Amino acid sequence: MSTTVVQTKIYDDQKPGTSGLRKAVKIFQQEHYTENFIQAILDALGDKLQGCTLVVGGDGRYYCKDAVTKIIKIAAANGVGKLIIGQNGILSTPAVSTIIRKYKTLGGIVLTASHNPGGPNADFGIKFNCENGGPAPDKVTNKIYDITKSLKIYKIASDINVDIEKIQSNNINVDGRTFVVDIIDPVEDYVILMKKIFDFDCIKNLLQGSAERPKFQILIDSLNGVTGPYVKRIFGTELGVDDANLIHSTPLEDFGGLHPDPNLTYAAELVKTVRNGTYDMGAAFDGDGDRNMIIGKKAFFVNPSDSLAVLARHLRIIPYFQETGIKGYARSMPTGTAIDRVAKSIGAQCLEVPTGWKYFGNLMDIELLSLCGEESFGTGSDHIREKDGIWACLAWLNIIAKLGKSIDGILKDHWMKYGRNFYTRHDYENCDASDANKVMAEVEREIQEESFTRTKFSVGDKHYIVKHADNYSFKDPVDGSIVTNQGLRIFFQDGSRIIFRLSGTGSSGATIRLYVESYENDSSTYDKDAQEMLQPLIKVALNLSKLQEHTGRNAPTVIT
Ligand code: VG1
Ligand code: CO
Repeated sequence: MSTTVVQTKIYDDQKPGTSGLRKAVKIFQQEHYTENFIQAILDALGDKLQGCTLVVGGDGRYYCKDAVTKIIKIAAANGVGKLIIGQNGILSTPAVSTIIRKYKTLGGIVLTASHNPGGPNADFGIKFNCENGGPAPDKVTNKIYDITKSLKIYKIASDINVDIEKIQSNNINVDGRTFVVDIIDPVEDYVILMKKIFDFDCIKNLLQGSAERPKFQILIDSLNGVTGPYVKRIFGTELGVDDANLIHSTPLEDFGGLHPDPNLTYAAELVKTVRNGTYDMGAAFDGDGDRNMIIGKKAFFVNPSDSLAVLARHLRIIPYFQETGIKGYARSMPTGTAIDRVAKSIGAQCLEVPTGWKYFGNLMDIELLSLCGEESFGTGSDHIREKDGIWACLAWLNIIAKLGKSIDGILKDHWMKYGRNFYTRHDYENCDASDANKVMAEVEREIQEESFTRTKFSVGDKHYIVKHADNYSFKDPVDGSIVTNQGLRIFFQDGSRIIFRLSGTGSSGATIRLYVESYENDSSTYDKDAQEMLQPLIKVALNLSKLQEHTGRNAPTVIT
């Protein structure tokens, strides 16, 4: 095989967002577009590129296979030594992280637009993960972006054809060098890791039931995303759950038309079925398998921020943490602060980072944290450097099995001990970008007024006095890097918060996220609906930002 050098043209829109480069498939299909970005990733590896090993895989969505083929050819031409690729190009995001760490590769390329819909008229994405297994930090993604802006050529070995359906090792001669492509079982390494972390026997007993105790019934919805094969192997083969309880578990290029986002809106079928009371637990995962939603009997919703707090409290039940101890916790800034209360009560540290998993990695690498999460249905630990949907589901099951309580029972106990943080996120998706900027500018202008602190907002008989407000920025304690503009925050004297942020994962227009949180320790409120409890604060946020006026929207598109 020989390599050729292709003169390319520059695209100036390849700036990675919160989690890689995400765009419509049609954009990636433009001439040289995908090739350019792959070449830029490889160029950014600098001296380490020659002879290195990289992992490649994705969530199976439309265009994944085309992208894998291109990566093989471009990696070969650029002197990469070896690629480890999931069979059929399938690897969940947590599996990529697992494999990078296990085989100590230089990094990996993840092909996914996560929870965005898939298909020829939907979205695709490419993300680079570094040698710690985590998403590339800003300094790396900025470097990749800089390279794309002046890229003149890419190198490609166009004649290479590897059968990615067949598990085998391929040795290919490229310009006199050996280039290796290993096609591997996408599930194996991940399953081995999960079995090391959790008490599978205990979970199996729970799920199988016994003479004294009926089966704990679960229903798992993979939303036709990448987790299907992982779920079948772990919950089916290893834990003996009936196939009928594992739904939508074949990865499809268009997710069968589903929106693979595990929340009450998009996992509607799961919620509807679990609501009938037959199941003790329901779980859903997103397209690339890093997000999770957990619901209890009759579809009792576990808010992700509460889920994180409950896991934090009971973490020592899980064998892995008995071994490693609890090093600390972390959450993204907009994530509900229920976990902070747990941390305080056990004398552990709870750190705060900007939105996006890339900010947790450095903290894990210096052993500052064991468990972390985001309000956006992301939960994970230092077993890898990505959030991990199946891990979260197994963690819940391990805890349920040991405590012998129902999901709503565990939550209610939690609130009795710590009080309840009511939490919601309202998304205004696909707004006109300039309208969204007006909303942010409006809030920024308000909060920067000197008189803003101590301003009193009243809605009915509820009164909120501003304690302080800012535009969130973060300094990484490890490398000292600073990121600014990470969300506009308003804190009130009673501990409530309102946060405005613009999404960094959309593929068109702008999405405004409004995060609202309040705290109650009056147990008569604990069963109330979060939307009802937070209504006055939401009104404050809408008035202050003039959101409806600027965007013409009178309701959010998604509420979680
Ligand atoms: C969203 C979430 C964020 C998450 C990111 C990637 O980002 O809010 O918490 O880390 O998606 O998740 P944004 O910028 O749109 O708010 V995934 O599962 O889409 O890789
Ligand atoms: Co995801």
